[in-house]
Amino acid sequence: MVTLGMAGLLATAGVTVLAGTAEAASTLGSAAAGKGRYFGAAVAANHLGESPYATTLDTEFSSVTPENEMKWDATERTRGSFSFGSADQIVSHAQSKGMKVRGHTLVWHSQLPSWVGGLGTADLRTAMNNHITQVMQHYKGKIHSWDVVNEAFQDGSSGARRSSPFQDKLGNGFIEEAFRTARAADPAAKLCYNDYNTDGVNAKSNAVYNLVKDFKARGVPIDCVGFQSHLNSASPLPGDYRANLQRFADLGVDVQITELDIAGSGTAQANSYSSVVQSCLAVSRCTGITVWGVTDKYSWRASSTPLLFDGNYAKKSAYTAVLNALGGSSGGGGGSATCTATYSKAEEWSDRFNGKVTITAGSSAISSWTTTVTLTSPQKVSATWNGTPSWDSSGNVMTMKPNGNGTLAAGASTSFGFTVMKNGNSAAPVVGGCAV
Ligand code: G2I
Repeated sequence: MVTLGMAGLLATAGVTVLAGTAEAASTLGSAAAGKGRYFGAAVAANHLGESPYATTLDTEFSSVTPENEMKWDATERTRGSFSFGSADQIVSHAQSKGMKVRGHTLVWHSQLPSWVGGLGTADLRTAMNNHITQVMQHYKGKIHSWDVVNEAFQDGSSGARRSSPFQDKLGNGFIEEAFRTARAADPAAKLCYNDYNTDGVNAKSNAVYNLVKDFKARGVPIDCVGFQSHLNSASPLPGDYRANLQRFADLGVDVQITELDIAGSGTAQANSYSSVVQSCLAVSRCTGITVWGVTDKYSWRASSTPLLFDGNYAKKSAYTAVLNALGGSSGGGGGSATCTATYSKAEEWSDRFNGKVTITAGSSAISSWTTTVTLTSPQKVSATWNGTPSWDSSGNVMTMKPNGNGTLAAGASTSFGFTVMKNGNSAAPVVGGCAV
């Protein structure tokens, strides 16, 4: 550790506030609520009896999406015979814990019982409308948003519709018909179109965009678009993720991140999660985020470890990144003592730059503080001053605490600094929330 004067740092500081917090909320749901949003998880009814599964869900999340239990093959396996047992179990669990519920999904080509595909056109139309009506009326008043139609477009550059019994027999109009039927069945539920590989601007998202634009122009009911956001190395987080959410929001619909999971581990995964959350927070009509599962253990792609809790329900660095991006802090807790952490860049040289983080107490005095600084590999910190650092196993996340006495009067500030060796990457570090 070296000690330097702060004057030089202040002289060149182009101040950028990267992160901060007023209320150090300590769970995903409460931190998201502080930003006016929900934070949900996909849930499977058959895991609710597993104590750490239910505890993690109940503690951290404020919305649930049944992962499979509301799909057509679960709710109407035989024509006209509806079964809601497993989905009801999830809905009652959520309601007893004060969590909201997303409905997933009414009209989809997959997990569709074979009898549907065997119907003639007129019969199929009746069956589709009856399915939407029965399922939505069963859950009337209990679902904040429904995925009315899921994945109706093809991947790739065509922007064409995907073949399905609905598309092939009812034609392009099936989506409009489904939304009109859904509005009549539960007028209070938000009606969403939901898809994957639509997370950046591309041919598929353009096709969805044009659909929504047309619906808005003609008064066809639609309230929201779901961006599944199943990300991995083949489908990484697009650079225009935020801009894509914003262009849909500008059409006059809410946007929701509905099935988020990001293959990977460590800092790369944490940083992608953080960017997704920051993107949602930057779009005022982005009303909530759902991750596609509670624990890596039960993920639909478990070997990619794409979620926020590992197979033993331990919080991953991705969890901390999300919580921090939401303005929360795992070190936070009760009381009115709060602090904020803001980052600014100071001197920069070709091989390195100095960063400064200012810690400011809220309206009460604080006796200590903690924040995190996340680097982008292969950056390394070569020196720090005015703080006591510790490092996670990846070497990319620095947790900083005060040197000695961390007391700050209400509204008072202190700062610490560090030198980042770029090793070819000049990205600004991400500063997490401030915990008291
Ligand atoms: O594929 C990931 C998601 C893409 N968007 C729509 C989502 O509804 C979809 O979710 C996944 C579930 O996570 C899986 O759990 O949808 C899959 C089916 O399309 C689900 O997998 C199914 C298996 O295929 C079945 O064999 C199994 O019985 O899960 C069922 C219940 O465990």
